[in-house]
Amino acid sequence: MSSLLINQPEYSWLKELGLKEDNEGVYNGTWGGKGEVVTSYCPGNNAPIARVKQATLDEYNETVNKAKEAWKIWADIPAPKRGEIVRQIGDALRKKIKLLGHLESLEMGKILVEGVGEVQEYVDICDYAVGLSRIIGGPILPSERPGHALIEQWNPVGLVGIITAFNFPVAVYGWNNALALICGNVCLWKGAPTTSLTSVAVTKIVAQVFEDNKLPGAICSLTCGGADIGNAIAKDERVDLVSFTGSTNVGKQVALKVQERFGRKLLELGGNNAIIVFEDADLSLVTPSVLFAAVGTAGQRCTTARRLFLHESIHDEIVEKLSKAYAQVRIGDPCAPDTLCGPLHTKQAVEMYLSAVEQAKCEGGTVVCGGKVIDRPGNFVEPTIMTGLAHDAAIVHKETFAPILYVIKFKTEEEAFAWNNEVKQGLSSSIFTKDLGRIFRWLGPKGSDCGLVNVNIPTSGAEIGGAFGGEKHTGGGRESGSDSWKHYMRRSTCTINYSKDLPLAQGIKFQ
Ligand code: UN1
Repeated sequence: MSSLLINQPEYSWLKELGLKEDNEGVYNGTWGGKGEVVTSYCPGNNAPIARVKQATLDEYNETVNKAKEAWKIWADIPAPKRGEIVRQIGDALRKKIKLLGHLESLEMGKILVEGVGEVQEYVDICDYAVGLSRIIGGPILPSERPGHALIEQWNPVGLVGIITAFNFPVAVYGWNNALALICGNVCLWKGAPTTSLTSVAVTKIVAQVFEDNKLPGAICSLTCGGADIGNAIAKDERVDLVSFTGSTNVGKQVALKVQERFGRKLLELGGNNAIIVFEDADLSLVTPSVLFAAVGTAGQRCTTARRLFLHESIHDEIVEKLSKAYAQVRIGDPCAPDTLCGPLHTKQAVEMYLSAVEQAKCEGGTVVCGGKVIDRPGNFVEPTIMTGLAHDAAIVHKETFAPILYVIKFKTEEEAFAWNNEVKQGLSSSIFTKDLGRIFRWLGPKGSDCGLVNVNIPTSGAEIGGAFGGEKHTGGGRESGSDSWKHYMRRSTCTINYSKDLPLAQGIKFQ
């Protein structure tokens, strides 16, 4: 069909990623896809890009079987050798970083630098995982019994089902994939249906590495699909760990299904992140930080700042500075190099944006800037600042995946910290201050209750080296750096008697 973007000469670069008009959305060593045909649209103009054939449940079952078979080979390969394969994946991604970043701009709608930055996160976690492949393991602990060794042994869980969201269609898979692999697991990925082309393009790059190394491609399987495939993964006893990134509502359903079978789960759900600016802050850092956190990725990061608490003495000054900065944001084609704010991902997201602005007005909010849909092709909305709402207004406690920032005045540190923590979600949080005591109170037991607790930087844009995730309705999972690898392994406490006696623990004599 000539109306597909992929057939137009200016999009011929998509073919360098192995994409065609009709793409197969199932990979398990061989490609397939007998399910629904999904068309990917460009959020910048709603033009169709290309199509992806999704997985049927039969293909899903076959893929799980093949992944389980592949595990038998992969689990026997020493971890540093698995790390070498992950190193090759990182290198293969490096070669395609611009192309993949561009595809993300086209299909997800994020701006080019952010698209490239996201692929960079996958590259970075590959590097991280290569190092990790030589250091993971448990301690040898002192046994209380003579002639006994007490050892902690870590083994892979087996098959990791990875369900990712539209907003980070590369990086979140990458965090899971690289760590799961070095730990000795095989992966089965289901990305968001609306970013299926990205899932296919990434899988092609990864699959080539396995093929070149004469290893089964099913080690990194793909089943594109919707709720039916997601549901199958959640319920499937053969899937040893379900890593889910998405909304709190869907995450809760997934979690209940996985729990029902006592499966393992790793949840990265919604956020409702606040920035608190105190009167002593370095104000020159505040405007660029808020701009990146609230307008970046058009407000569609789980780490996006949605609430801005300003000390009453600086409230008006900062609102004025922010309004000026918002007025200069270049909104437009996400693939154009100077754009700062691209479109929302779907038409439904535009509806959600509008209804949030309306609800906020009804709850007493005033639009300081933005608040409208932009009259042009694509899903463009104006980045919006609203003031005058109560800290506990219903809309302020709701995560709307759009660039809407609720600005609220506060008087004391105590109330600002309490307001930060009073929402259900607990992902990211930032304060701006120079007060050392306040910084450590913020990090301490009565400070922020979030998984990401920042000082003088935005809520978004975390590095891969730390553990990423949040508390409460954010799901409690941790991915990426630090000791997140432990989620992908099971721990055995091993006690080995190398003596000729049988002393019992706790000094028990059983004779
Ligand atoms: C997400 O929005 O799902 O910290 C992940 C950040 C990115 C990851 C966001 N490194 O904003």
